[in-house]
Amino acid sequence: MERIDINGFEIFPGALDVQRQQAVLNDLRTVVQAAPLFHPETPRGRKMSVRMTSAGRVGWVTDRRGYRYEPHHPNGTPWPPIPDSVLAIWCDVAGIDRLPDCCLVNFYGEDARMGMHQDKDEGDFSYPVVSVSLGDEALFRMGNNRRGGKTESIWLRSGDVVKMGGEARLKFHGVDRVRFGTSTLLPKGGRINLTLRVVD
Ligand SMILES: O=C(O)CCC(=O)C(=O)O
Ligand SMILES: [Mn+2]
Repeated sequence: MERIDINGFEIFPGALDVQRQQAVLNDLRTVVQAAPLFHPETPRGRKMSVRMTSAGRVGWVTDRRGYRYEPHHPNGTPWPPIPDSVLAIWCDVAGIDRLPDCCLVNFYGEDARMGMHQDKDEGDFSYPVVSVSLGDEALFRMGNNRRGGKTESIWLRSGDVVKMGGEARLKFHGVDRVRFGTSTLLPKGGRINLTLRVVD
């Protein structure tokens, strides 16, 4: 597997072939049926531009009460299990024998983006976060342990996987924009990003 290291962000271009991308997408349809995508609100009351849901023992949520992991979808039902096709990706790249507790699912429609942030709601930062890109291309920006400073960007394509561990685990990152309609994986366009996380 090809691997590019950008300041500790490990990028595996084309880690998933089209068949595996399709298999994951099919499994995500089941996830989204059980746990519908919702439009989260930041603690300061701003709607995020992505729609989101989770699979796993816990899911990541945000609303006026803050950023956190919860055992239930906002509608009160438990999150569905993380599909085996997704766990297999973690096993391929994480390099540890612990499975993730949460698979956060982000859907980027036209004009969706994600501001620079750290993933820091988990209990143990020695575990990596593994990110999977499906569908349209996205400009992924990678920064530093503190906000600001020099950043580097890379276009993530369908089937690319990024491991954020070690020195990159707490680095700021975000998605500046999505090139809508650049992939045929999702029939109506858009991008799905999965992040696999050990929570506690
Ligand atoms: O969409 C991406 O590539 C990154 C998503 C992300 O950083 C997150 O969900 O915390
Ligand atoms: Mn993140």
